[in-house]
Amino acid sequence: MSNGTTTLTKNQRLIDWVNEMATMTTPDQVVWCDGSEEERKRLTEYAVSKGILTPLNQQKHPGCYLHRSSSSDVARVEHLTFICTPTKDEAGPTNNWMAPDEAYTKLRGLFAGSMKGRTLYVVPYVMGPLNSEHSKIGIEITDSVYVVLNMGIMTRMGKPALDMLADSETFNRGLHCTGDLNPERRYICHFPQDNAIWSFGSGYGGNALLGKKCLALRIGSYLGQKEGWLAEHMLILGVEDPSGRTTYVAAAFPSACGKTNFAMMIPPKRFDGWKVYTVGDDIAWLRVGEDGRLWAVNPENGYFGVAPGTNWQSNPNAMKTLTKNSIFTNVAVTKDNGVWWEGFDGEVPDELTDWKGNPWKKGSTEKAAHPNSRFTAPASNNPMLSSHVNDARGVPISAIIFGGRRSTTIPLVMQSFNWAHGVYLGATMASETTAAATGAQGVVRRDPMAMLPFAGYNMADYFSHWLAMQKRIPYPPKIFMVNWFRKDKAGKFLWPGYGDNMRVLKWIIDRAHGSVGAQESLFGWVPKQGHIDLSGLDIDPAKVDEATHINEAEWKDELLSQRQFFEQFGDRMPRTLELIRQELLSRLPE
Ligand code: SAT
Ligand code: MN
Repeated sequence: MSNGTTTLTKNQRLIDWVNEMATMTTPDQVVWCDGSEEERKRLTEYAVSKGILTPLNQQKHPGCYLHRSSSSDVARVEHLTFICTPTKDEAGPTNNWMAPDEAYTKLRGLFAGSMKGRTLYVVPYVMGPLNSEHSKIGIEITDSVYVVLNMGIMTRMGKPALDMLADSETFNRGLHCTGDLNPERRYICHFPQDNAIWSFGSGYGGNALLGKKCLALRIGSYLGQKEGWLAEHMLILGVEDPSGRTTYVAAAFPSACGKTNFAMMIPPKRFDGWKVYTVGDDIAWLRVGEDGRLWAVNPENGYFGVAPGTNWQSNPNAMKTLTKNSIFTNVAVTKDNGVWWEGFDGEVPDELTDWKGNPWKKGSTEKAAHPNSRFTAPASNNPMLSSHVNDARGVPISAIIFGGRRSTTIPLVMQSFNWAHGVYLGATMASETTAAATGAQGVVRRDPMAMLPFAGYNMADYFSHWLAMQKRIPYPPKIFMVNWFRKDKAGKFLWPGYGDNMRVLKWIIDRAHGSVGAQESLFGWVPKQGHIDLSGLDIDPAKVDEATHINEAEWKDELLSQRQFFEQFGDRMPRTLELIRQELLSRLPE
């Protein structure tokens, strides 16, 4: 084994840790990644030579490659994801827990000798703008060149991270090994107190790109509670109005519920002169600024977006973003070596190669692309990328939106009465499950703040932290709840969604600036008739009424089921939220 000496850093604690991990995993060689273009080319060629990546049609998709994962490794595995805190209570009832000693022992057994015959890559990265106080440094050790190339897109990776780290010992220690991809030997373990992540047996994004869900959300949320900030599963966007004023909004939706589409939205024709800029499409780190407002950075540097359903109609900016230098995972391939997925533009081709590499014919009952197939694309490709993504202090947030995928009950939009009620709206969010995680799909489950799979500590303490943030934010953003997914009795969506969500967003922004009225409903402030601009939209106003309607019987069930959710947290559950629930329940007729 080469000893992995490097001229990239003199940080002895980092070098010692890498050596310790190499001694355990016994790779053939250790390679420190510098993040250079030359390195990207070299590793890409290597991945192609090993069949890990396949070049796509370089005329149509310059610099783009296809990766096919193992068919049993296509999504996050929540049942194999663990929060390893000294006590089970610290992880809480919604997380899987393993004692740190037990987890380290179990995983050491798996990692021992696991990189024999392979290369150990040392991947230094920064989550957040370089040299920002918001940012965190991680080092991911991995034996997967696919992971290295994805981390190169998703984070600020390589030498700049080591330069920023200098000789500090404060960095996240991430260890990842692909293993044999046997789901029986797959563990994604987080050690918040050690600022460490050990992930074994999966190459899939959320399980293997340790900067993303593992550091930016699970460890991040733990650090946020300790340090007085918030790590959230939120997109960040800026809306510029015709006067040139830009308003920033952060919005939490569960995985595969349209965060990327919302973050890259193109306003409809009626909104001439309005522009939507993307700051981030998945994660927001929020801190109170010196001016008393809440400021957000996107810790990521790229998009790991859901491919199916993305097309020139639903998300033209995403289509432009993924035209070059992107990695496609588990999509289908056309005869001329282009990409394809369900919901792609144009006619369905007669023949394709499906995501498993098998021939596929039009009319097949099997999906050609995996429902959770993904593109990894550099943020710099996005034509509507905010010019503030690299600002060390971030952008000031005027509104926070919580949204789920609910075919009933939840109205199109509602504003909270105040901060605590807003926290309640986030804490009681529910959504139908999607293909982003393994398991049954379309089942309604509580997914508070879209963080159920990503909170790195007891969710009840997380709610308390949210409530406590009110005192720290002199000028807090307003809080809203939305639901683009409500259906009529025939099962058809009541609201067109996509770019037309701008109509709802406009009301939200106007509310945030106090420039439009609202009506008090039983459960929150809602737009008055005519406040949501429907001009140029071919929709029956009765449908909009139905989308915004509050059905008292449905709400009774909703409030009762929220109680069950709260109860599992026992005494740790902040009383404020249960009191709000009871107060809302009392508004309903007996
Ligand atoms: O966790 S991933 O980043 O792979 C995708 C998601 O579920 O949000
Ligand atoms: Mn996500």
